[in-house]
Amino acid sequence: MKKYYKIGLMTALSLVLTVITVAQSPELYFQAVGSPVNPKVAMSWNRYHTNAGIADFCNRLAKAYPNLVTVSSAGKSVQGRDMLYLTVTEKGGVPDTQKPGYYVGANIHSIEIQGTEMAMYLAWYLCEMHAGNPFIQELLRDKVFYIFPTNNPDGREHFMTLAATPRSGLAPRDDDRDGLVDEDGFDDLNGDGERSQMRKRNPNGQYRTDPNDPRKMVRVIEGQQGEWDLLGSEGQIDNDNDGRIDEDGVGSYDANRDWGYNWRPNFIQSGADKYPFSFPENQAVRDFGLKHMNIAGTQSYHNTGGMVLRGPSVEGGGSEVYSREDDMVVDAIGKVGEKLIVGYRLVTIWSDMYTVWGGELDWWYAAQGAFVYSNELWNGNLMFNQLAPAATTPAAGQGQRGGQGQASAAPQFTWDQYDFDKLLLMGDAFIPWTETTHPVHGKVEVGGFTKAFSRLHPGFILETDAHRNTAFLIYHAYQTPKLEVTDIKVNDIGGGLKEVIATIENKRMMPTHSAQNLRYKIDPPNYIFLDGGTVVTGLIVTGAELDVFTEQKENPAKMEIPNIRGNSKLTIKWIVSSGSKFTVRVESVKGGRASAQSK
Ligand SMILES: [Ca+2]
Ligand SMILES: [Ca+2]
Ligand SMILES: [Ca+2]
Ligand SMILES: [Ca+2]
Ligand SMILES: [Zn+2]
Repeated sequence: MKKYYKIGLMTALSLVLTVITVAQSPELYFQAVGSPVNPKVAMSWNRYHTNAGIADFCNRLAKAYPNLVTVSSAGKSVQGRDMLYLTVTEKGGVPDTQKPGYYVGANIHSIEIQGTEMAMYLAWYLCEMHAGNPFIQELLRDKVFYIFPTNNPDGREHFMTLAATPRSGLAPRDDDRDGLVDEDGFDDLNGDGERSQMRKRNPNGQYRTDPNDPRKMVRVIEGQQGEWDLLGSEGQIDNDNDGRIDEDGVGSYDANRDWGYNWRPNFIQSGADKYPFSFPENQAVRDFGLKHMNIAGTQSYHNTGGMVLRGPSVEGGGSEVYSREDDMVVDAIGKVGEKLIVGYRLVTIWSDMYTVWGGELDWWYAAQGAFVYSNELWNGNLMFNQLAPAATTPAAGQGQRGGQGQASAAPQFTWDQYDFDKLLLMGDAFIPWTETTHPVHGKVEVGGFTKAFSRLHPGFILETDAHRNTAFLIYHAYQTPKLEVTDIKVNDIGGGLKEVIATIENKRMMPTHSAQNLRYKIDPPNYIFLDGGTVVTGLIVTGAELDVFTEQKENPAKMEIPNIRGNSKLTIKWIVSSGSKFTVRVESVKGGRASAQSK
């Protein structure tokens, strides 16, 4: 885990430009509530960032907030790019690994790039609001955020620079087992970096241009002259002359079916590769996770569909089961997500969407013991005012329902991409039909919506949705355990003995140990130490009165508590034969540290 100091020329240049161009005068602005009025790191959250842009942001943030931010690399991608991550917390107290941690991953599917901006926005917002906001000060004092802007830097680069990126990373694979790798993928006929739609002029074709909208084609009806054959997606060339078209493009596996819990081979779970953790990007996150068992909550951003996804991803959870208590916590926090993020629904993966074997989310829950969500970002219902009567009555043939082939449980609003593009994006999302040459079909036209549309937020909605999702992550992170020793009483009980009675509270919703954590002993128990005297007996009070208890016979100065439930109190009673001033210390892998001294 080396620190990431490398700053490229462009980054250095932009640092200089930043100082010159965006040092802002406070007298120019008036604060809008909830946003920083004069951020040290000026950002525009209505655009997407390349890998260079991500590194630039991370380095600028760390430079502006050295007391809060560290930039590191967790490893390398297939193509050798750094797996950058930000550690965001108030430095100077206990080490970050002794605070409850919150992991954010994004963009594991290369075409799902906006999770990156959402993750970056979280880091930025925490830092820029910190100085003046007591809630965030407390949050960053108590907790640590580990923010991976992209889990798939290669795929992101490919998506932004080339046409037709696969869903996942870029490790070469021989999809059709002909001995060649990645030899026949999609083709970008006109070299515009887009895989558009393709049509060919034909007076007997099934389609004609919509007389009201040249972007669109409509089916000919009886008695009308045809104009076009629709040939489907751009390209469709048999590059290796094996008789099959586009059968082996770059990559073509699913890095979100690669995680080492409930993993299944490809014939059961399509997209799975050779074995769990086949890919260096996931290996890097896994190794990071194993060194950060303090991570108590996670978010893995995806798109699309407008969902706050919760586990399990397999019926019955495979071998992992959410206990009733875990379920209640996950639902309670998820319901808050539904309230905060306009248009999103809380959805259980296996029952409301589809079964996923070997997904990242289940690994964090079932192998690491964290409480986990995965937000499916963006939904078409954010396009129009859904309260307007017109929004629910689309013109014939124009309406589309729901997200992009995603969950049936996604909100079922009606929306029209053409209308949205025309009226709100002024046509920016549509690549006009232009003529080009196809090696087999001859003269064709390519055109259609850009890859930056449909699954991705348009700029003007990106910041809003980033903020709402960030607020949910902050709420989730806030609800990771917060342990405090709230009371210590010392009573003389005669015969040279004293009793020390300590109250330990978990002030947040999450328990220190999930059901899965307890079942498989993922973490050791919580330890509660009594320092400052000779401990004779240690008792865990189990009833409402102090005289109902369980005794810990061995090593009573270090009491072992399997779990401290959310919003609960725990009383420990020690009998000691020496000492007058006592310290009670709590050590919990996911609950952090707490201590207090007797009077
Ligand atoms: Ca091949
Ligand atoms: Ca193209
Ligand atoms: Ca071929
Ligand atoms: Ca082939
Ligand atoms: Zn995805």
